[in-house]
Amino acid sequence: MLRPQTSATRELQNLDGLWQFKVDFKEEGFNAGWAAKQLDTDIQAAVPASYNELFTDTKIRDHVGWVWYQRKVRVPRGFAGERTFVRVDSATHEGAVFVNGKEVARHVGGYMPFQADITDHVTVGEEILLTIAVNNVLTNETIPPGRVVTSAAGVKQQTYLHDFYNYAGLARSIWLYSVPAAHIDDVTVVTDFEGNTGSVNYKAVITGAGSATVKAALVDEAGAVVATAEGANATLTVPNVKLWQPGNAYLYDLVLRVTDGDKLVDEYTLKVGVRTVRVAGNQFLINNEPFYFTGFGMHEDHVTKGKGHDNAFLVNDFEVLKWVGANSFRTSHYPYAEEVMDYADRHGIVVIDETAAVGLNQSFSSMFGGPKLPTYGPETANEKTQAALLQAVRELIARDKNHPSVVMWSVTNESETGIQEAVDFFKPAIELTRELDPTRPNTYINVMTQPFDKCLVAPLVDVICLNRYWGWYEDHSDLASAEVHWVDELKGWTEKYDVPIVITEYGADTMAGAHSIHNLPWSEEYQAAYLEMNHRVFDLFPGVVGEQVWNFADFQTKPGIFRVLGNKKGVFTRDRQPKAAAHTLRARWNTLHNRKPAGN
Ligand code: BDP
Repeated sequence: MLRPQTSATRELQNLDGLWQFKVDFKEEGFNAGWAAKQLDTDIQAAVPASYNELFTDTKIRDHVGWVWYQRKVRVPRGFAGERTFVRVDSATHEGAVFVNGKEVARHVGGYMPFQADITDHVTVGEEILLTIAVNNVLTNETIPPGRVVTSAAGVKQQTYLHDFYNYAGLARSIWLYSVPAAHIDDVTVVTDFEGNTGSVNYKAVITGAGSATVKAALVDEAGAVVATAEGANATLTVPNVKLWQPGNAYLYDLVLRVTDGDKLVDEYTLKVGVRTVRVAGNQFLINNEPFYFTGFGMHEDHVTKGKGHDNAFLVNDFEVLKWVGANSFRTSHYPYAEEVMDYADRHGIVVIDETAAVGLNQSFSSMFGGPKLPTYGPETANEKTQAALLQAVRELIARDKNHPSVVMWSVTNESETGIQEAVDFFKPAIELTRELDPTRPNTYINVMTQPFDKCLVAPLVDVICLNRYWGWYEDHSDLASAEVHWVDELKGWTEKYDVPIVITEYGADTMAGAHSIHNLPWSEEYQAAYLEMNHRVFDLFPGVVGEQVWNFADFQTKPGIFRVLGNKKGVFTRDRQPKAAAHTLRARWNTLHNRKPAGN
């Protein structure tokens, strides 16, 4: 799905700001036709932002079900004669869009954009009443899954098996845009290079333009056209190509123009980085050079805004990544805002791009006294859940396939993978990533309880990612034993599998400001010592090609006896100030990168 933009033929209007807001406590909004008239409310919600922590009312924070957003929008006169679309960058987890009371779009899946052609419902120059209803409910058939229960006190509650808090609402931008009736609907770019010569193959899908011609120009950062081609599917040859490299990004503009005789029908510009990604034995190659991932599993998470996208936070997060010497991150545990992906492209940060399939592991329930259900079964992950996962994979690749920063697709985080049902459940999704994108390796993120002699999904993927907490959840406060166990375990994995292994989580909860001369857990000293122990282990194994600490920053979680107002495994506090461990990482990652080939 192409992102909307302004061009010679396209207009774009951003609809962020304050929207009228009403929580549907009595589940009446649909039947009472709330979308057809002005919402009866005296509160407003900021868009983009999760709504949960904008207000002081705990009932709003904990609400389970629909909330309603509404505003008036004047359709610009410049849209005359064109198709008008409304686009929602995300509605967590289900969104319904209404124009003047008429439902025009519905979408399930909280971290993906969706849109509707509303041309037939609007008149240019006139105002419309735009309403978006958003539902935060997670069931066993959504990705991520969850379950709504009624508490002993009779209150409806949302339960789920992932750690991060279930922030909801309109956390990303809303747009109104126009495109010509005949337009470029999609573009897929695949890049390669040989010596100094780059190639950019593009495939454009054009809607409604029978006799039109497609012309492509590749423009360098100085504004010079370096290659041209004709046709909806063609390859541009780039002499003296400047590669997109980790830490040293170079982006070309691919300008596509559809013409009919002398008439410009449509124009669209896509940023393109020329680079290759490949797995060879136990190495992960970017531009044919071994790449070592340093960085973090992250979260879209900030005070007040929750998962709300904010460009100031974006810039600062990337500044902090650079400061600490990180060259990569994983979009744990859901796809991030498209602005984040663009910024990663621009700044040469490498991304492992993950679906929202987290919490498909019922042992996380029974561990804390919850019901003991099988992970896969009619009442838990069933065919509908699997269909939702396949949809999540399709949408993720459709959205992010052209980002040079994305080097790998992660299908799931910490699912139960040691039983045949897991193979049946995940194999189609893993194969789907290869079918939709043969140019990038795939992976899944393995949980500690499903080691090399148990996990059945590991043989299916190109790269194995491990989340390990030796010295935290296991061998707690005993780093010496943790080190022995960790070395043993990695021996097992590397002897069994000749594929690259990335450690995608290792971390220790740490209260900023807590200190201990004895390196006791929760102190800043323990976190630093814990990381150093892990690094000694990683350095023994050439097949370990990356380390991403859990987590970049402290973040909000569902309440739990292991959580002190959230997860404190951040190397940075929630407001992005360094704990002692940040300096440990900074020292290591800077020397590590100096030792490795350029860009590593
Ligand atoms: C892993 C999860 C992650 C948690 C983390 C933790 O992948 O989402 O936040 O552990 O416990 O199980 O801190």
